[in-house]
Amino acid sequence: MLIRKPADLKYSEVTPKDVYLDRRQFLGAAAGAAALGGAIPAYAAKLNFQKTAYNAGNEKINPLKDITSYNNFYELGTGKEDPSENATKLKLDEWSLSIEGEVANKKKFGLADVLKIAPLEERIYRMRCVEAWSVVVPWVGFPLAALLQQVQPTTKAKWVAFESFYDRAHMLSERQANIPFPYVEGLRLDEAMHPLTLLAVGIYGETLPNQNGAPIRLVIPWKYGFKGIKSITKIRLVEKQPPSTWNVVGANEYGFYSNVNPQRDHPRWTQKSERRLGEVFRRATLPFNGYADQVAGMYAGMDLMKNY
Ligand SMILES: Nc1nc2c(c(=O)[nH]1)N[C@H]1C(S)=C(S)[C@@H](COP(=O)(O)O)O[C@H]1N2
Ligand SMILES: [Mo]
Repeated sequence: MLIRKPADLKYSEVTPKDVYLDRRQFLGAAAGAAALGGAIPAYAAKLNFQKTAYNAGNEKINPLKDITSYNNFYELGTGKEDPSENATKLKLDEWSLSIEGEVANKKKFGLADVLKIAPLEERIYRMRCVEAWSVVVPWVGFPLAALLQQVQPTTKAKWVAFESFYDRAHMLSERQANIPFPYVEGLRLDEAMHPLTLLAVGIYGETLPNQNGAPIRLVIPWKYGFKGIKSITKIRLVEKQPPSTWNVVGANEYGFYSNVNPQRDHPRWTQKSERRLGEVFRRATLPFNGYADQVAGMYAGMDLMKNY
């Protein structure tokens, strides 16, 4: 599943601007071609956002094609190309986002409000999947902290629980995907409030394609990608540590914290190195995915081999 066609490799040479122009042409050419179906985002709109200094150390940003055609989104299929092919199976007409639990101000947002929750900014982050592939993504979104400040967590709130939208009429069943649905995730409150923790509503300056977790998904760049729960419909502030889907599936393979840690191998493969989408040779995996300076302090005193 990590083998790529030679034709894909040349994308590593393309600059983001070239890719963006390619995509405009692609969308234009595709406008009349309904056959392309799922390859086109259900609602693509340009976003207004501020540029920021978050630039992944000037690493090359992956082209949109990598980011939108090699995905993990089990509700839309378990193969890497399934989520893009089945993107229209994510039907957002019934979607809403509610923030509830231990908060002073409960809130609920519809599709029309989701881009207005907080001012949008661009964040270029590395994302490291627990399966040992990685990608550099120009996200557009806002810090989760900006939303949490609006709802005002009570003193009882110690953890944040997230739940994905799940529509059994159109998406895979639990039996087909072999994991429980709805997909759930959790963070400790300080992790949720950390300035790097992002709620993303876009990529490359436009709204998120369905396969990437439209209309809003979590991005925690120092953790394995599965913590970045997609198509979030519920956020609940809670007193006790909430469940994490992959941790429930296999606790020895997928930890609750899942901070990127090259010292702790997955029981079935090494985590010391990774393959960047579009590249041939593996590169070293960095502690906390290269964000140790900003986040390691949150785990001071914790045994990271035990609390993986
Ligand atoms: N709801 C939901 N969220 C999910 C997943 C999923 O299967 N369902 N897969 C996770 C995994 S394993 C990864 S690596 C990232 C992939 O994000 P991307 O497809 O945008 O690269 O999404 C995460 N979020
Ligand atoms: Mo992943």
